[in-house]
Amino acid sequence: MKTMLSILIAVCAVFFFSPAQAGHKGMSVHEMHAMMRLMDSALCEALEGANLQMFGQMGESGKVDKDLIERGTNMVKEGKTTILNILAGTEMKAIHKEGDYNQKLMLDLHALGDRMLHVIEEVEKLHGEALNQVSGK
Ligand SMILES: [Cu+2]
Repeated sequence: MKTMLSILIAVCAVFFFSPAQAGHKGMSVHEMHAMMRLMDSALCEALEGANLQMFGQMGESGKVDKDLIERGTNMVKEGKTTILNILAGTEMKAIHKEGDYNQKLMLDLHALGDRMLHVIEEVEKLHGEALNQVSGK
């Protein structure tokens, strides 16, 4: 009976003091996936913004050109800022300081984010070059 009681106490202790019950501070895989989803949406936003910019810069939509360029510029800026904040913002710095996360997933997340930023910059560059060719510069 004493052994049974000891086992019961041990099981309860494990249950009550498990990380989930004690408000685990580390980063879960689910949270990292959520960060990736945020980065995915930011990439889409920036690419769509770059398209609007280019469309407006073509100068074929009259008074709407200005709005296309303005909105496109804001979307590119916000998309980039969102990715940068996820990769190097206060929250990420705190997570790294705590050190309680999946190392491989974190490395992959940073590599993905860096590539996303690179894609956005390449698209902007290419659009700029295309625009120069169109305008004969
Ligand atoms: Cu990180």
